[in-house]
Amino acid sequence: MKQVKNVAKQKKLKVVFADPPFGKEAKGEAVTESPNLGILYIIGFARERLPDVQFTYLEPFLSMDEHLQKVKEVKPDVYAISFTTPRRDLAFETIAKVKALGLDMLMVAGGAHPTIDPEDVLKNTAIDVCIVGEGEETTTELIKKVQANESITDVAGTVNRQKNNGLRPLLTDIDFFPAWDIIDFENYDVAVAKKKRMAYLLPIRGCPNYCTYCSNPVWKLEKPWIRQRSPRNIAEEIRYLYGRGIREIYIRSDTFNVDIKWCLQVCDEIEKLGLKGLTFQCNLRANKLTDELAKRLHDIHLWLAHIGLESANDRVLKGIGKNALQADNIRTLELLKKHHIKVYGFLMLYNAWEADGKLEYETPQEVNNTLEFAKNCLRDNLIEYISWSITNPIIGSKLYHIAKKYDIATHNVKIGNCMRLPGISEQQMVEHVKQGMILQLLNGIQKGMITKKGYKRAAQKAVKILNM
Ligand code: B12
Ligand code: SF4
Repeated sequence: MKQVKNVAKQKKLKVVFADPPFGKEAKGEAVTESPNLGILYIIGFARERLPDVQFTYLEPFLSMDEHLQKVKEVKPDVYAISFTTPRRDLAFETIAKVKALGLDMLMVAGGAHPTIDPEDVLKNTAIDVCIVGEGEETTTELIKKVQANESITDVAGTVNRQKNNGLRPLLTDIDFFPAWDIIDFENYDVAVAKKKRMAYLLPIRGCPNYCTYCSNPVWKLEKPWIRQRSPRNIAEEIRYLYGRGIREIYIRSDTFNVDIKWCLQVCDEIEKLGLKGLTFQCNLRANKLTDELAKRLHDIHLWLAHIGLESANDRVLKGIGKNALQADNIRTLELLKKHHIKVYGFLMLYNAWEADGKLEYETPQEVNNTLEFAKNCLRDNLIEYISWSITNPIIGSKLYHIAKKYDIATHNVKIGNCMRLPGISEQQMVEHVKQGMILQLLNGIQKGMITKKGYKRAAQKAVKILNM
């Protein structure tokens, strides 16, 4: 195992946490909507236990040069980078460039991709240690050991070139905040928001479901799959964010309405705060919404609910393990309309699954149904915004294994990465993607979702799609 330099003589151990540098051109994309909550949670947790450590966060909007410059300036003892699977290549390039600076430091990786595929990271980069799953306790222990100049080979929850140390049990108390104080909210911007200053909030860790296409490796490795914070602690964080000028909060946990009783308590605590001019968005599941909860959500000024509707076909919804059928989707959309809450609907094309030992997938006729459903919902104001994606089997999902088994794994075509489904031509998929994207773009423009700056990009995208 790499020998960590003797830091005992130094005044403060220096730890740099990093997002891959996406650069300013990534403004307006998901990566710069919010700082990395995983990193902020770790810093929030670790600094209380490690007062002699200096933490720095290299944020996603930095350019590669700025990122490298900062690392050179700080000269950290530990450099810890976080990344998801779709950002693997940029992360690997960043790690190589940071390594080439020739500094004497421990290099650590965490987040979704190092969790699901630590071997890939250790084999193909200069990373010394991967942190698997929830990072707060593991990172704190690792830093303590570096500080004490002790061996880090056996830390639970890590994988290194010598050893896989297995998982560390999940935290039982998640009532604490991310290190918001190190963030300037002006640097982040969300495409759809009523208020300029907006922040994400995570009242729940994990999700009780296991949809076939979903890659949620960090929270599916261990039980319980779902943990909730106390309504009072959530309200305290909201009060703090309001004090920082935040006027819109997106409750970003995978599903807010997982436990109706608890959700109503959260609404009560939010209402007690009496904060003027604060609005909310959240993620909801279609199978769990009650009339009472929809009303309470409206009372706390929740104006937008994001819902993964995925498909308009029960055969598909059952196949992908959504635990919600088309009737649930429609009932939920109607309930939300009744209570004046708008909906951002997410849809997937050409999903696939396995049933009775056979490969099944969404047929072109079924994709037509989904498109028709979306059009009607937009017309009837049941959905305000839509987003489409063509199903891509991502590592960490059940679909990834199904795609491998049936040899339909990802291939890159002009519409992006997708599966090779028997009997469905690429052109057929392209036609459906065109229809879906045009609907999405026109609706986005009509609803003012595409900002002045974004028009050029939207127009380029539309031309590209039409020319396919
Ligand atoms: C909020 C969110 C975002 C936010 C904020 C990012 C963030 N990481 O917080 C935004 C909008 C910016 C975002 C963007 C993207 N996201 Co996102 N996001 C989420 C979401 C819904 C919640 C994250 C969360 O709960 N954070 C709370 C903390 C506590 O959890 P955590 O982030 O996983 O961090 C813990 C551990 O992973 C670990 N850890 C994390 N980073 C590090 C780093 C180090 C060094 C260490 C030691 C440990 C460590 O410790 C943390 C604390 O316990 C998750 C779904 C989910 N439920 O996890 C998807 C999810 C993580 N996102 C995903 C994806 C794909 C993306 C994008 C690529 C989307 C896109 N098309 O651009 C980008 C990439 C962003 C990037 N920086 O690379 C996927 C990743 C799948 C995969 N296999 O890689 C997920 C799992 C959603 C899904 N089911 O598909 N995302
Ligand atoms: S898609 Fe949503 S509901 Fe399904 S497993 Fe993933 S996070 Fe949970």
